[in-house]
Amino acid sequence: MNLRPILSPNPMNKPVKVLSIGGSDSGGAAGVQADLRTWALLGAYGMSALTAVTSQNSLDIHAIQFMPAAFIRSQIDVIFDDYGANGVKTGFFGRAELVEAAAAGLQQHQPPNIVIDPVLVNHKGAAMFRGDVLHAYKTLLIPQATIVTPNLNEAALLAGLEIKKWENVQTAVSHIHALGAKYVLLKGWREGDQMVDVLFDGCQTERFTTKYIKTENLHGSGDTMSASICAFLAMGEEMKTAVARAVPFTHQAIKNGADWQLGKGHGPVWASR
Ligand code: PXL
Repeated sequence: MNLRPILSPNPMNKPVKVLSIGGSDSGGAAGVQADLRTWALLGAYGMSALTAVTSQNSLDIHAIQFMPAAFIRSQIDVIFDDYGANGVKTGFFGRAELVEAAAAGLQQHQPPNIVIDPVLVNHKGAAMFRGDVLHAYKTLLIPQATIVTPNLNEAALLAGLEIKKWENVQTAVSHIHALGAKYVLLKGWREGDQMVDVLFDGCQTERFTTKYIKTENLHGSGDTMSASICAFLAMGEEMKTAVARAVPFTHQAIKNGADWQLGKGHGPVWASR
């Protein structure tokens, strides 16, 4: 295996710096654990501002301890006051005041690449947020996004419509784009044995197609996709190239873990190079 960082445009071959604002998954599959694993693999220097600590395994989330909003803001501020970041990814918040704290931090520090993974529905289709969170996402976070990366269920919630046909996909991405994100990536539209991830820039729709993999082991797939996009953008890639690299990277991660039985429930994806 080639262990060199994939790409590093920084002087003196220093790694790019990326920050994950999201939750800890004690089971190690998703959240900040997946982001840091992805970034280490891609040769980026990963940092984290924890929004919550979840007590979960492959079967269920048992308990969540939310961080105080001011403490999230403190983690963000100290990182920017010292390291700075070439890219930021946001993940799980669960509470509106935590979205507000992160949005205010991003507004102040203005990092160059902001990837918003709107963690609203998990890989099993279960809701992961309280009602007022959706409003905070739409008004405070998505308007700052370089790219927002909803799955099908999250896109339906953000756009306020059902997504059953291809026309609905197109309407949904334009509704979400209108919230203020530069790009929208709607993940996981299925066409027969193909999975299509749809990138929309406000004008054009670009389709990224991979073969559908039949597996229950998808925990962390969304994090892996958005974290890899964040790293590629932070390294200086154009959006289309970043997505064109992140899609097969995530596909391979799903393939790697597809037959694993680490726990009794939904297993993780496993990124590799
Ligand atoms: O994969 C979305 C996600 C993000 N962050 C945390 C999670 C999950 C899904 O379970 O637990 C902390």
